[in-house]
This record gives sequence, C-alpha cells and structure tokens, in this order.
Amino acid sequence: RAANPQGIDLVDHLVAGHVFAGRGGRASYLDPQAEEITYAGLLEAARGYAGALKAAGVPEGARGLLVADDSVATVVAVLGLWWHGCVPVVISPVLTDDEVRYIAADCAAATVHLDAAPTRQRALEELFATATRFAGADVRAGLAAAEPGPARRPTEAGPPVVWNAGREALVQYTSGSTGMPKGVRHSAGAIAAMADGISKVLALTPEDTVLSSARMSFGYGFGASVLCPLAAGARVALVRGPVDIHSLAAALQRHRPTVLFSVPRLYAALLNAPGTELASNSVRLCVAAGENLPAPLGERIRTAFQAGLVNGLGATEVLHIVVGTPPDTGCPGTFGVPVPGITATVRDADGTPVADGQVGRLHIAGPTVALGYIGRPEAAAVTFADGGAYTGDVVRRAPDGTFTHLCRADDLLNLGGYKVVPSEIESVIRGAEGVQDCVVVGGRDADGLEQAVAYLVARPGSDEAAVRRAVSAAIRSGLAAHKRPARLEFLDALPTTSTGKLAAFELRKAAAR
Ligand code: 3SK
Repeated sequence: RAANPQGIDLVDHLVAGHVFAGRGGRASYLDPQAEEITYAGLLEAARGYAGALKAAGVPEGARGLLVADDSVATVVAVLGLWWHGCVPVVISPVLTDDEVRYIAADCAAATVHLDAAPTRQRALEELFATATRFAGADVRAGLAAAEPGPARRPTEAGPPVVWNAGREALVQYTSGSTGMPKGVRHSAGAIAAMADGISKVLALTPEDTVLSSARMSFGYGFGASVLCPLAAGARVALVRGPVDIHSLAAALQRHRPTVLFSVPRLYAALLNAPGTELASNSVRLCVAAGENLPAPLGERIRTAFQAGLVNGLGATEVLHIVVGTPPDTGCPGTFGVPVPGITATVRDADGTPVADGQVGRLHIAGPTVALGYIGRPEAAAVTFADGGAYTGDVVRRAPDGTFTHLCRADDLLNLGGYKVVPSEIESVIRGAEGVQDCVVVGGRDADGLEQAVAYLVARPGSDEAAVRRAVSAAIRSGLAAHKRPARLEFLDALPTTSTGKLAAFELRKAAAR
C-alpha cells in the first residue's frame, strides 16, 4: 500500500500492514496465559481497545499509563492507545507505590491499564481506585471469547489515528542514579525511523521468533518485544514477570527463538549455570545491551550459541540501540559503529568534537533522538544539547570508526586529580584467581576524599582469604599506585535493578559510608 503522505499510522506500520500484505494468519505473540495470537487477532483486539477508550471518553492526545508485565494484553493496550491517538507510558509493576504514584502524576495519565501478578494487581487497583481503568485480565477474557478488546460493550473505534512525525507518541521513564525517574518523550517519527536504524542491523524477518529477557517497561525491552519484531512481522515469545536464568533457560527450550535479546549479566549467568544446554539451540542472533559487554564474554556467547552477536549501546533518550557491532564479524571489546541514520561523535566538556583516540562524552544525532523530558528543563538542557543528545557514556572512537565504552560519565573516578576509568581496575581484579565478578565505584575516605572501592564476588566454593590475597597481588603487579582500590569488599552477589542492570548507585551509597 502507498505510504501515507499526511503522517504515520503506527498501527498500520506495526500490525495492519502485515494483515493487508496477507500475513494476518501468522502468529504475532505467544503468551503463556493467552496462548497464541495472530497479526489479524492483534489488530482486532487493538481496535476493540481503542473502542473501549472512546466509550470511556478518553480524549485523543491523552497519556495512558500501563503498569504492566510483558503480555499480549499489554501490547493490545499500547496499540489500542495508538489507534485512538493516545500516548502509552509503560512502567514496571515492580516499582514501589510511591514511584508509580509519582509517575502517574508526572505524566498526567488520563487512563491506567493494570496487568500484574494477583497480589500486586490488587494493590495497584486500590492505588488507582478512582481512575479510568482497564485490566489485562479483561483483554485476555475478550481474546478468549474472540471478542475485540476489553470485556465490555465495544464502541466502534474510528480509523487509526495518523500521527504527525514530530508529535509525542510514547513516553518511557528512565531511572537515573539520583532523583525521581524522568519521562522521556518520543515522537512518532522516531518510532518509524527505527525500521531504518537498528532494525536494519538486526534484519528480523517474519520467519524469526524473538525472545527478550529485557522487559517492555525498559526502553531496550520495548524495542526488543514490540517495535523491532512487529515492524518485521516476526513473532514474539513472552515470559511474564521478572526473568531470571531459570525462566530464560526454560523459554529458550520451549520456544526455540531465533533471536535473543538480553543483558550481559544474564548471558553470563546462563553460560555459568551448570547443566544449561545451549549447544543445540535455535538462536541465530544474540543481542546484548544495557551494560558493557567484556570481550571474553562476547566470544563465549558466540561460541556457546554458535550465533551472530550484536553488542549494542543505547539509551532511553535515543529510543534504542544507536551504536552496535555488526552481527557476523563483531568487533570484540567495542560497541561497533553507529547504526544507519545515526551520527555518533565524541565530545569534550564544551561540546566540541575530539580527535579519534581521545576520551570524551558520546553524543548522538539522528531521527530517534527524543523530543525531551516531561518537565525537568534543567536536566533536558544538559542531555538534549548540541543538536542531539548526550547518552551519559564516556567513550573513545578508534580510527576504524569503532566506539569503545569506558564508563558512565558519573562513574569516572577522580583519585587525587587522576581521572581513572573503573573498568581498568575491574579487569585486573577479575583476572585474579577465584574472582567471579567485580565492580569498582567511588567511595570516600575519612577526610571525605574520593577513593576507589572494589566490590567482588568470589567463585562458589573458593576461600575468601585466599581470593583476597590473590586480588591484592594482582593489584600490586597490575595497577599503578594511584589506581589501586583503597578497599576490597566481598558480596554474595552484585545488586541489580528491576531491569537487570547493575545497581551501581547502591554500591556507591554503601561505599560513601
Ligand atoms: O542500553 C541501554 O541502556 C538501552 C536503553 C534504552 C533503550 C535501549 C538500550 C539498549
């Protein structure tokens, strides 16, 4: 069908286009609770949801908050909101009541969609007792009865809204290391532009089955389970609730995905778990993002899965992965090159581009850069500047155009005037006998001066005193005096956030004591 010169029909771009192209009978989602839903079924359910929004008097342009697990019902609600011209804001049910209340007020949500495990669902329903409210269970009931949308009398939805490219179409909340989460405003044009960016690198097809451990409430997961696979007409195997290595390993066996999106920490846990059978897996492409991927782990992933690997760097402020390694060749230890349509530069504190080989801040320009934050003009002025957005990463570009991640801007240590990248200390400590994992953060000494504190996890069964001796020896021989950590702290496991990323702020808080 001809492109619409007036704007972007998001429902057509992601779902209806496949139906009109004769692929309506293909599976779009496999949900443990709602079974399998086809592209045609998804389209009908989205139409029903849009009708229910209309019946409830939700005005076009309003924001709709989804406090929701990954489920077919969540995708139906997102598509129904877009159909009706509303802006989905997907957040995780594992956030605290205070955080959920804060976000609902911050984004001025006109409607809420709740889809969580039973106890959490009841608590959320109490929290939103007086709101215009929809429930995932109602969508599932409608799907089971082959009725469109929530199980309420459907009002006929109008045609799907056509979006101006510059209009806000999606809000994603990003939790910084300090302060309350910020609402990142994405345009309809950015969503459509993904098809020419990261989607080109991943080259998903209708034959692919996608599995993501990253949740839809996290920008990486929303791209992995909604935007990229729907744009390609692929099918997505969903796992409800937070994903750990057990549910991930079970889903790999059950659904035999061809493309796996996860974070390095979970890949490592999967490879380290005894008895995990990956050799006969179906995966053709592994995608790693969310945190830095050490080169040896990248090679282990390629070997274990016998698959291509895209190691990607992204940020909520730029919608998805904007710098990534080519799937086949890889660029071990680097984040590869900008995805098509993205200009990535390394800049100094004044915003001036620096020469290759110099360390600086990563700046991204291109069509997926967000419109800004909800409120927060000061934070927006810092991030959205110089014709694009700063991702908060400290990087270096090599003459061959590949980007190496050094640390987050707020992780860079200042030890007596020396600027020290924590990963340099971490890699020396990781090389010591008996060390499973290590993270270095800035702490304070008795005089309030910054010092490096290393948090480490010993391999199961190893003797802590022996590991401590091995680490001390490695530090003495491998690091200049000013880079040596002042303290070594042992933990059973490194803390993680609800999105599976390292909760470095918790370690920083502990180190500051
Ligand atoms: O790497 C990330 O942190 C990220 C965040 C949002 C969207 C996509 C990605 C890869």
